[in-house]
Amino acid sequence: MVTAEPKPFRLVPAECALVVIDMQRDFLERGGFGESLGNDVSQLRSTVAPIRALLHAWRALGLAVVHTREGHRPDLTDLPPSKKERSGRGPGIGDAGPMGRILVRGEPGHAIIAELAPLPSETVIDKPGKGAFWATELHTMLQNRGIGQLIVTGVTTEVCVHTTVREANDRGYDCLVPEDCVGSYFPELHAAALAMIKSQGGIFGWVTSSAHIFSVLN
Ligand code: TIU
Repeated sequence: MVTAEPKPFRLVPAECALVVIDMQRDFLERGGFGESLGNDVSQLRSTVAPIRALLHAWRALGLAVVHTREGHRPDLTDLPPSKKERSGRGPGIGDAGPMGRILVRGEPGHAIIAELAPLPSETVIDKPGKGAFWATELHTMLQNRGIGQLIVTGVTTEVCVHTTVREANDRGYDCLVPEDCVGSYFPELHAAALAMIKSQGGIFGWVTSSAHIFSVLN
């Protein structure tokens, strides 16, 4: 049992995937999508070390790992005009930036940061939206592997992490969110998003810390 709120979480490692959401240069480094929205991207850096530690532990145990990347096709045919319109004060999605075209697949800024680079054996899901399930094969891939639990990490807490937890919840997955492994540009929204997950008896899932997960793995 992992110490968690609102109650302990019964971790079944063989049936649990570690999901790392959108730890991309476009969100964590200067000149990418996060900054184009007007955000201080340095806010997210604190998540890197705990996610890295969890990732290494998960790999050492040979357990399932899924990485996601938010981004669009180079021709932007999968980009809703409504999202494009709200994607930048100045350059937005598809426009040129210091790390290549913003939030476009294959560009340097779209890549996962070097510290958390996926191994060739790990699943990488390219998603055009906020949630990792929408317009992707994630649910099918998890079902085929007998996965029913998710440890959800990454950025940002109230946007892509939360959308993914909600989508997973409706598809029957139990979601555990380690609070030090998720980050936001807005501390107040981060806190509210975590509070929402564990409210009402765990309406969307469980909230814990990476230390509590490590104490069970060890
Ligand atoms: N803007 C913001 O906080 N997040 C996103 O747009 N995408 C993700 O959270 N990955």
